[in-house]
Amino acid sequence: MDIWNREFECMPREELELLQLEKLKNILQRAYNNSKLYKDKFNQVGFTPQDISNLEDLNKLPFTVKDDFRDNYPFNMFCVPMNEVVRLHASSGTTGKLTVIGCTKNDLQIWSELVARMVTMAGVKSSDIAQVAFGYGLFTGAHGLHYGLEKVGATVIPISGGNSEKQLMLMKDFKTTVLVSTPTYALHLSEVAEQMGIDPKAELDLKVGLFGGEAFSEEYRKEIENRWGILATDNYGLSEIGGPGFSGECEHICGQHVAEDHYIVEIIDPETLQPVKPGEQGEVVITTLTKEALPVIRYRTKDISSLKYEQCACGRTTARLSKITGRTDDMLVIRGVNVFPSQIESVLVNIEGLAPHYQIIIYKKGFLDDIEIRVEVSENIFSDNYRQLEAVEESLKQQLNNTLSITPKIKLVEPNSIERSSGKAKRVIDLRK
Ligand code: DLL
Repeated sequence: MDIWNREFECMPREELELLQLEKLKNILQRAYNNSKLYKDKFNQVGFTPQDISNLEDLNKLPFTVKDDFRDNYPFNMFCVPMNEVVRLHASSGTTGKLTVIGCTKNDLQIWSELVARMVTMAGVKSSDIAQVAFGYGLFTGAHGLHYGLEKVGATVIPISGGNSEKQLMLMKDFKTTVLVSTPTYALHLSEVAEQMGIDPKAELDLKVGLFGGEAFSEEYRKEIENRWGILATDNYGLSEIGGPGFSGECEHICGQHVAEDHYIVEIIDPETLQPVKPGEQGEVVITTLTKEALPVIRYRTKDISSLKYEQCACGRTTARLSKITGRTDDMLVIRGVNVFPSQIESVLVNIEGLAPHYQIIIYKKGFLDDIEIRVEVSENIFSDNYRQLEAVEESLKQQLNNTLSITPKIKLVEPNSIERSSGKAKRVIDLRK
């Protein structure tokens, strides 16, 4: 299969590490000079960018965490003046505040380059027709894939998420060969195809699925592959470090190749914060090497994975990231949307008539993840009329939709019906496992 940028994707490791060191020195200097956050962080540990003499020295630097984005909302982490920022994206933060990222023109060019590598790895070519069924908007998924696919010359259908029957109609009429979506949406679409009497293998031209935005198991992958008759690749990334393009799978499906000429990836023990032994699982920590608008140093992703460095059969020399097996925090990823229980809590405690006792139930509806929120109503509302209950429910629904972009099922329950805990409350019940 083709390799989009052989020079960097197949660079001998020694050379690659020298390149990383040179870029690391530059980015640390830039972060130090242009960001109060980083200047303070570095000063606190008595570090100056000149102190870097090898890649291991990165270990001396403090981490960046999601709260740093919240504390510097919206633009205080940017390292360039706003007139150089040409695009903003965002994802959920730990509270109602969004995690905002900005891109310069140059950042956008590099982003497309990295996604072009990623889609080429999966076998996408200029002759392909790609249907982007990620939601267009602040989410990095759709725009990231869109421009990377265009860069390789593929024909892009920017249909966005949802509207499943139309998705299938276009797939058939436009002879779509590549589906870009979350894995759960891909399976859901296959169910809708079945209901519409479409046999994907016989009647559609799909050959590759570029999936990402949420975790999915090997069994889930096999199910998608069987239903559609395609190669289903897993692609990881997160808004804070620039979205998709960080890593993706080649046709050998043996870990995701990391774009190491633009990122340094470390795996740490989330307890001791020290690097784990090679090949061991731990928390993924990422440093961006070339981001202009928003360099991020040692970002703790909270995602759990491991790395391997042996050369892949495809010829690429870059480190490979194993499937993400979980997270160290309570962030939920529902249909690709990041949701923190704390966000739900902060919405419902502000609604009159609701008591702060609730449970979040995650379950599967067909192949899609769904979420139900059970929340107690207060005594005075409970004994009151039905219309008032309905108004409370509607208000909760709307506010959750405004802050989280999700529309959960709501179940108002009577006072004292949710089990009280003497220790940590078990607020999230995940029935998917
Ligand atoms: O999900 C970026 C992305 C879009 C990646 C499209 C790939 C394709 P966020 O919305 O900031 O960014 O969510 C990032 O989602 O920390 C993981 O917990 C989870 N995640 C994303 N991709 C994967 C994946 C985008 N392939 C958060 N496997 C991350 C497992 C994933 N988890």
